Amino acid sequence: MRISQQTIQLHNEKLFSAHQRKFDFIATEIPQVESIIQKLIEFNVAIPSWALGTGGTRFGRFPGGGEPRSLEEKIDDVGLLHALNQSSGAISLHIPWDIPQNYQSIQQHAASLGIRFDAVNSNTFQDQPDQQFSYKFGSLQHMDARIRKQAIAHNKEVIKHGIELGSKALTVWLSDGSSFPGQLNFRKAFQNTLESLQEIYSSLPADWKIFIEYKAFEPNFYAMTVGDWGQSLLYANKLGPKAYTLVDLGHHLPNANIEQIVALLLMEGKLAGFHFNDSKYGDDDLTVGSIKPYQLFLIFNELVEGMDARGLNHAADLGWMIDASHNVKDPLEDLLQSVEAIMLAYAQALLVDRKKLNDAQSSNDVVEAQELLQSTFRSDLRSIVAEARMRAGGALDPILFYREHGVRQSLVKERGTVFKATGL
Ligand code: PSV
Ligand code: MN
Repeated sequence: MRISQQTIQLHNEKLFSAHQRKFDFIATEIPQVESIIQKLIEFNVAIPSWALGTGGTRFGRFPGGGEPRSLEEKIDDVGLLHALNQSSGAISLHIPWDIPQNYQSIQQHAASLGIRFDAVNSNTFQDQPDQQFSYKFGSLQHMDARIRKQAIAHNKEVIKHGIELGSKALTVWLSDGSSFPGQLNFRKAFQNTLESLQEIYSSLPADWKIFIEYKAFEPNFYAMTVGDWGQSLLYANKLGPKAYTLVDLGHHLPNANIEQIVALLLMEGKLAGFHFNDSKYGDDDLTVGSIKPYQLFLIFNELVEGMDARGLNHAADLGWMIDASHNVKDPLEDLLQSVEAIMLAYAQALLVDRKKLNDAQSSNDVVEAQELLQSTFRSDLRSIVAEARMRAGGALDPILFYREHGVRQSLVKERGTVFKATGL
């Protein structure tokens, strides 16, 4: 199904006067409101192709129906999100879960919905049916050169798919590591991984980047070979200027100061971008902003400050993506919530009075610094985000629209209840 501009307009007309009241109230207090709205309109977050179906845990899965049955239908779903919020104009593919059969028609299909192809992701954390060697004991780190070769070839293959689709980056997340002390020689594992990455790096087109994603634990439970931002940054620095560190919010040990990590990676010019999600315990892959919205704001606060310090374009110079799993929610509703949380945190970060914060920091006025950040975080900017969305052609209230128009019910009618989308 497709959502027409006309139905969105009707929806907006119905909500307009209530929206206008809220917007006018907050807008009079914010002199730079127009520049914030402009930045919000430009900002887009890519949707991962594997988050459009119902996720699960190792105990079970409870699908809700209407899941996309093909890559085309995954793109359709992102098209629905984008029509509603005008901020989800990109999809990130995972290979081999989503191998395009016909590049040209897939590209045309995506373009007709205003969708472009974001970073492509390789997968050497699962064995595929037609694969010669197993990744049970790692891929790029493996002690057996034949297995490393197979994993390198897969990454090169992923780059080829990405080139055909117009992607500009390869994201490498490795499950490599060890589950028991003594299982692995750390130095050898690092060296093998580095050499493998170097070979992949040499296949990158001139205008491509490689993103090295780290993760503290899981599926290996003793040591991960790319386990934290320090290790990722080591690889990225050794690889060269096209290599960057990718931050997935759920990939840290509890209480890690992610905003500090982000600030330093940005300072070094090595921050690739994000996999946004939220968590309470580990890699929970929950809706962005659902557990720790203040942390999300603090991260965006560092991002805006750090990007401006380097003269970066907020919308284009870093990779923005969601990486989540929806076990008990409708995946599309969940993704709408996630994008909204990101836009809100971004809007709030744009509102921080940098000059005053800088002065408070310079004079060690700890109380004033906290007041500045928290009063900004506590300002209700939802109507500004909604205004930006409406001006871009989206719905004032995407979830209300989704429910009132029975989008999921239509998808179930179209696609049935039993299909399981590819992905985790
Ligand atoms: C691993 O937990 C991860 O965050 C990586 O980004 C993978 O590509 C993705 O999740 C797989 O679901
Ligand atoms: Mn991730």
